[in-house]
Amino acid sequence: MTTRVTPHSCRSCGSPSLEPFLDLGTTPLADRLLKTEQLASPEPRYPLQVAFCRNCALAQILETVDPSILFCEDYPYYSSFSPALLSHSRQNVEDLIRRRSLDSNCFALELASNDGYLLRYYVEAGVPCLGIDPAEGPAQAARNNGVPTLCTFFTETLARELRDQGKAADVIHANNVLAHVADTNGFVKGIKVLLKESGVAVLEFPYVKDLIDHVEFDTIYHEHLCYFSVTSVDRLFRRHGLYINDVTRLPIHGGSLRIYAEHHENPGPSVKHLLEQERQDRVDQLSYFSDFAERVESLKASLLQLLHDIRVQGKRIAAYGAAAKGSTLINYVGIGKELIDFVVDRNTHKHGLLMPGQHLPIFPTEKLGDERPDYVLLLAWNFAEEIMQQQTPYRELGGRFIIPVPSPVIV
Ligand code: DWN
Repeated sequence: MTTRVTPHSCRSCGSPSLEPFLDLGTTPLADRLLKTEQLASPEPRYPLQVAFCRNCALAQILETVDPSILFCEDYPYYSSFSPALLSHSRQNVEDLIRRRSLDSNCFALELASNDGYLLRYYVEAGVPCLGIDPAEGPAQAARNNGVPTLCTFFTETLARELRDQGKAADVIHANNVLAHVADTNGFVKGIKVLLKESGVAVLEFPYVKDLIDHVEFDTIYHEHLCYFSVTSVDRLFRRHGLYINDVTRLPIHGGSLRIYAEHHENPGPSVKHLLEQERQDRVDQLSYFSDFAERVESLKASLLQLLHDIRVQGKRIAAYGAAAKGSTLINYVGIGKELIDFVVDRNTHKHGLLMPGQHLPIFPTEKLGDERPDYVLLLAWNFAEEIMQQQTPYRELGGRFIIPVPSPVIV
């Protein structure tokens, strides 16, 4: 079931001034990996159009797929399969424990806590914590790792219930979830309700400026409803009495923002600098987005040409990373079994399944050594350094990686 955002209503400010700037067609759900027996029934596909709000500068998709379909019990994404992400999360937690002098008298909360990949470091430090995540698989994995976790969606109502139970938080983490929630305003209101007066909310999400500047169109899929700039997230938060007082640009996931929001306005130099840079680069204007579709088409054509040229030479190509972004890439570009023999991934929950749309089979990464394809299309390009380091043996035997964005390159 999907509910279309009424043709003219922004997810953040409700404005009627939404201007579409990219149409990726109707696509299957990026994280809905298939079992073989599911091939017999039709694969649900939904429109994937991105629009810009002239009023609050938020980029967003127009379709809202029911979250219970997107984040169902067999949701396959487990954060802990990425050592780089674990290291990134540990640094984040250790920095906050130090900056905020967090101890056993404090309380840390994470919204969309997945498999406990971040809260595990609070547990190690003896800081009481609680995770909230609607996906049963990752939530159970978190509990198995000693991280208390509620398996449910975070809402303003739940926030009030938790606050009434004395669970107001000194720090609230929310990584790669703000862009995912259908009730964007309700989610932020919930943070406002549950954050202690002296607390800080720390959120990470992909940065729309990196997405546009580096043609990262494959990070657009139905789980990602919003694509934030500092300008648009600042307007969303201050509407609910929360203020972004610090912001850091991060390289993770192709370029992200980490914002620090508090109840009282006291913006630091990092916030003022990025807001001014966005104003100068016109990130708060439709014109900044207007040639993006053309650039995506150009990337699509050059990637297809490269893959075809390789196949015409009789060479074999596999793919690495059964990532959600990989689904958008292979389905929008049209990369099927005629080009790619198989996909490998470290996430054991994905083995034996098929990629959405193109139905490419997913195997353990050892298959690269067994089959030794000539090339590997890196669908999880955001982890390129880590993955190519890990695959040194394959590369030493002459294997080559193809990195698809910002423009296809063989390394
Ligand atoms: O917002 C989201 C982002 C943060 O994560 C979620 N909606 C879903 C997910 O998107 P994604 O699947 O595109 O994210 P990743 O983390 O880029 O996916 C990487 C894939 O690659 C995973 O399936 C794990 C796999 N992997 C691997 O096989 N070997 C990852 C690493 C680092 C590796 O060494």
